Amino acid sequence: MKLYKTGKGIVLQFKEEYYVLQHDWDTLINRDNLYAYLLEESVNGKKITAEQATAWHNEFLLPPIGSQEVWAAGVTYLRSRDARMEESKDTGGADCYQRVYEAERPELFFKALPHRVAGHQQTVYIRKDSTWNVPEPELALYINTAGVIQGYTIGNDMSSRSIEGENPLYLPQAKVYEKSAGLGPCLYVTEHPISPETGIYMSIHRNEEKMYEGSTTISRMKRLLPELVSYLYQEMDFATGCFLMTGTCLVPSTDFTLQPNDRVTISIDGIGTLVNIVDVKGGV
Ligand code: DO4
Ligand code: MG
Repeated sequence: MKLYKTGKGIVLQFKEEYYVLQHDWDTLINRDNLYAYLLEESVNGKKITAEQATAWHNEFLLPPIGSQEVWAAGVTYLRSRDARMEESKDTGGADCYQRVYEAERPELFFKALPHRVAGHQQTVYIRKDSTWNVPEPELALYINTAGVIQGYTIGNDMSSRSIEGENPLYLPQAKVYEKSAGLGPCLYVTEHPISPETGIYMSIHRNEEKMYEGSTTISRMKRLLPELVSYLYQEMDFATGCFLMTGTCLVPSTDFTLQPNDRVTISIDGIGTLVNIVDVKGGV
């Protein structure tokens, strides 16, 4: 089932039915056994029509986040390791990506606070001091306070490859800036863990011309999702849970960089589609 956070309230979609839930977002998603709770809510909840749900979705949709921090894992796919080694080969940083890909400890980095997160159909930024920019389509987890994966959403880990490639110590600047994270369109809550065969798809359009298209499945990830969660939660508490992007496997060729007005479309089986429009802070 899917939870949409909207400016009018929370919409629960279960099969083809829609319900409005009168809850605080953070309290709702952080409760134990969210799937079972939502099943009950779908019996007792106030039904709305598909037309009304679509209208709210089109006009009032928000990213599916409350007060949570957003974290990200890196170099979890071979393709990501290869791309980082390529971009840093002239500056001497390549070796650290090889080592982290093979190490027991994963790469985890802080990505965003909620106010820097863009939702579906919202704008993400590229940095003005960066010459090489890409979106990174990633399965994102919502993990509750107890460390349980409660749901999934789509993440866009916007990244500067020129800054990251110059020096690995510049990673926070390559990754963390205004509107550098996309999340949405919903929180997908499942009874069982998401299937490894789940597909991730990304396309990038410029003036309706397709500039990039690619797809993969999460089975290609080198790490297990609970492994990433256990490292993240080892020495940190999250009062309302947190979001964790799990790394990218889709990287456009080295001659591609994003431009303002590009449209990034990321879909993940079962979850839906997240569209972000690219801009720069303060406009062009
Ligand atoms: O090591 C740099 C970042 C890696 C990353 O964001 C990814 O693999 O998705
Ligand atoms: Mg990433």
